[in-house]
Amino acid sequence: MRIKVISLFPEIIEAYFSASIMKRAVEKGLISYELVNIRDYAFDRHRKCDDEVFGGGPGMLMKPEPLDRALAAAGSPELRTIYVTPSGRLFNQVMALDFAHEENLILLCGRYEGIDQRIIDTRVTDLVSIGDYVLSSGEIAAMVVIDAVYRLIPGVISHESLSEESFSSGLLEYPQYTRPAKYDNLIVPEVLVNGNHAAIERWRLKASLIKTLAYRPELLQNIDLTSELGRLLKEVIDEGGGHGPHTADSSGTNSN
Ligand code: 6GU
Repeated sequence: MRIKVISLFPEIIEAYFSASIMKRAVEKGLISYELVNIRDYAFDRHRKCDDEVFGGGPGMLMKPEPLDRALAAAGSPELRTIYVTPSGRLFNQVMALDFAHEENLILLCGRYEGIDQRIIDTRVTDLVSIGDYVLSSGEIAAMVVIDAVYRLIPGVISHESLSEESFSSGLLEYPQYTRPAKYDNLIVPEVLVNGNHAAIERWRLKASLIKTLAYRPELLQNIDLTSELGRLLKEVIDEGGGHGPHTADSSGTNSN
């Protein structure tokens, strides 16, 4: 996948691309990236990229001309062009998977109060928000989107890690433990240590349900209550499950 990020502050993003798993994916040739400074496409004497809002109102808006030229040079709107903005569609794992299928992605980061609507109308294909809160600029949001997407590209990380994690099943991930099995008086649930794989599987599914019920009950809305999973959910509810991890028996240790 070729990723282009269009920003007034590409140096914020550079460090992210040159570290850790992302760095390895670039070295393996699974990803290439280009950071485009919008100011390089501002051709007036002061390389001005923002201006006041027509009709009045606070703050400054990003001007259309530099954005238009930078995006055209990057290949928009023929290539998928994501503008990260708090007024976009709420980003989720399904959208991340969709974007992961693209050969090319362009991410546009806004600053100030946003960008001129004509750029959205002519060059943007997707408006994406990463959550119901406001950030001071789009760079961090663009990195969130890129991170969620690139790790789904085959070869970047192992497939087992992908299929077990939160959201891939529609449920939150079950609690996990590593050695030692007993740390002070904190003990790993017996079932996980004993090696009965069917019992472990059942414990994990139930623990996932308990956790999802506690933190994200809306994720359970579409579960068919007559299915195997639905019956287990009913069991969890009947047992008064769905409390968080800071209450007794949080991890469903009595649930095998
Ligand atoms: Cl994508 N950008 C900004 N500036 N704020 C946000 C956001 C994006 N998503 C949530 N808040």
